[in-house]
Amino acid sequence: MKEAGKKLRPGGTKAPRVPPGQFLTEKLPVMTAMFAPRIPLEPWRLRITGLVARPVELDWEQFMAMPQVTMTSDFHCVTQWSRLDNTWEGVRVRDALELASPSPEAAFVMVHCHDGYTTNLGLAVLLEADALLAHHHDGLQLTPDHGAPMRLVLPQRYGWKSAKWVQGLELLNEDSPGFWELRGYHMRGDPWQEERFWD
Ligand SMILES: Nc1nc2c(c(=O)[nH]1)N[C@H]1C(S)=C(S)[C@@H](COP(=O)(O)O)O[C@H]1N2
Ligand SMILES: [Mo]
Repeated sequence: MKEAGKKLRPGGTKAPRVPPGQFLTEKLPVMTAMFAPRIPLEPWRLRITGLVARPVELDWEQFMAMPQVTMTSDFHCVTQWSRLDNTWEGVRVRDALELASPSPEAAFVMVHCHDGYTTNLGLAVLLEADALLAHHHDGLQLTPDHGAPMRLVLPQRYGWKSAKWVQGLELLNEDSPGFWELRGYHMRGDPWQEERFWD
């Protein structure tokens, strides 16, 4: 890894592009707490449940029929590596959530994954334009290690919030800790504020 140095945000602004305490890496490492499940597309479903007007269950074909976007963003892991300029292709989280029509009291989301992993998020960050349910990375289908067939990508949060092998989004009116948050990681995890641990 080389030092983050003087990398600036694109567009020539003077604001730093790499959050405090991070170092650059060329390749996207694999960070998996438990195991990497293999998920066949046939039984795959995305479920949106909890505080919604219409619970949603999408199969792979329905998910892929939704509007697709391609976006480039930076990825920051709490273990201090950052990988810049990742190109992700997928569906905006907000487009998927809109299908379910979240109730007015919904303010948080628990993300559920096929490996049993969970992570908690504020609803607002998932409604941002850069929050994706991605199936391609740098032009290639996600590999099983990186979350195939579909993962969350949240450039505005540390990497542990970018859940791999996503199977469900559960809308809640209260924040409750997920897998790493129960083990001391921050409830929000904003890399620009260095929200690494919860104390
Ligand atoms: N389901 C699931 N999602 C997960 C993890 C995990 O163990 N299980 N690890 C997280 C962590 S700590 C990071 S940094 C990123 C890493 O993504 P990558 O392995 O594609 O680099 O995935 C996150 N999403
Ligand atoms: Mo991580």
